[in-house]
Amino acid sequence: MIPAGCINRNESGTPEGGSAADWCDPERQVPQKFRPVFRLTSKDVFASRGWGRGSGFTLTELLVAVAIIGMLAGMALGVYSAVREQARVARTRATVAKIHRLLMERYESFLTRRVPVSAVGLPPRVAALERLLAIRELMRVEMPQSFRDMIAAAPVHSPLQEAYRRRYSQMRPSPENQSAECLFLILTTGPDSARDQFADYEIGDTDGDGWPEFIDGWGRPIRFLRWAPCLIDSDIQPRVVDATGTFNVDLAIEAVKHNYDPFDPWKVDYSLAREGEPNYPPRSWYLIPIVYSAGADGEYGIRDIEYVYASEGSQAVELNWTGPSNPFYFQQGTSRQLNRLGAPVGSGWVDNIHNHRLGQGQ
Ligand SMILES: [Ca+2]
Ligand SMILES: [Ca+2]
Repeated sequence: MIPAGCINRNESGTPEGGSAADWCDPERQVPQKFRPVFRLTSKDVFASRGWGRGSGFTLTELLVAVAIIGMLAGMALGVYSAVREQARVARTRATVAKIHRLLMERYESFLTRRVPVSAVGLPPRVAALERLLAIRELMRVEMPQSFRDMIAAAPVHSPLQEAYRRRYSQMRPSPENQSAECLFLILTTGPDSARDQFADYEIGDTDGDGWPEFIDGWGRPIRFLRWAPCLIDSDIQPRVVDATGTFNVDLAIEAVKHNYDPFDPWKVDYSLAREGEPNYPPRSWYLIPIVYSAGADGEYGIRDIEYVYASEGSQAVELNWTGPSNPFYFQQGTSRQLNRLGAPVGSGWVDNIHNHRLGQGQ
């Protein structure tokens, strides 16, 4: 029987019509014109390479081939992983640099901020101290590093703080990621909002409390400290602690002498005192806000608000101090306690990406 689609053939097998290419394949019953002219089978390949029946791959050859393929795949994966990590570092550094630029504009604006402090009848240095304390309080509420700062009493009416407070009363944040959420709030609230300078991928809400954070290349919150007097790792701020985080009074005295706080031109909050002497600890060296990513290891490794909250609870000194803000110490009763914010915790800070060392590989 002639299959459908085939051309009729006579008894000798030659076609009665059409060309030879139209001949029907008697085995497959498929018109020849629909089949490729050349058919290369695995049998042909093995035959051409001398790998006929009985001369296939040896086990050794197969193992070598598998090993080479595995090695190449491993190398490709390694290269891909390294490139992806470099991209994360570059992206994080760019975001931190942008935040640094915007934050420093805010920070330095306080150098010329006016506060209505009554100096009538006060000696000049006393009036200068009043002004310094008022400026620090204003910085505290307008550049909060914790929710407690955000709702603290302001020395003057601050529309910016009012906006923060409204947000706080509308939606209470979770205690996690305080400084990261404060940082986002500082740069995106009010008429000077810089929200449009950040891409969506630079913003997240990792704890899902409705308070966004800037996030790094690994998707973790970028944290912030307005004042970190014991910062270990800085190219733009004096360092007064050693690599283990131990406060070094000689370093602090040198820092006060050679890099004094520009917010205090009258040097009314000035001390070179050593332990046991009045006015210990020495102060006030120049402080610059720190903006930091945990880096690839995911460990922040720094004594910050989150660390204090986790290790000491909400009654920690940094979180419950109600007196005038002093970046360098907190006063408990009649004694002064050194403000340790910025001191390293473990070794997790080593790979951090932060604004105090943006110019070097990290
Ligand atoms: Ca959040
Ligand atoms: Ca780290």
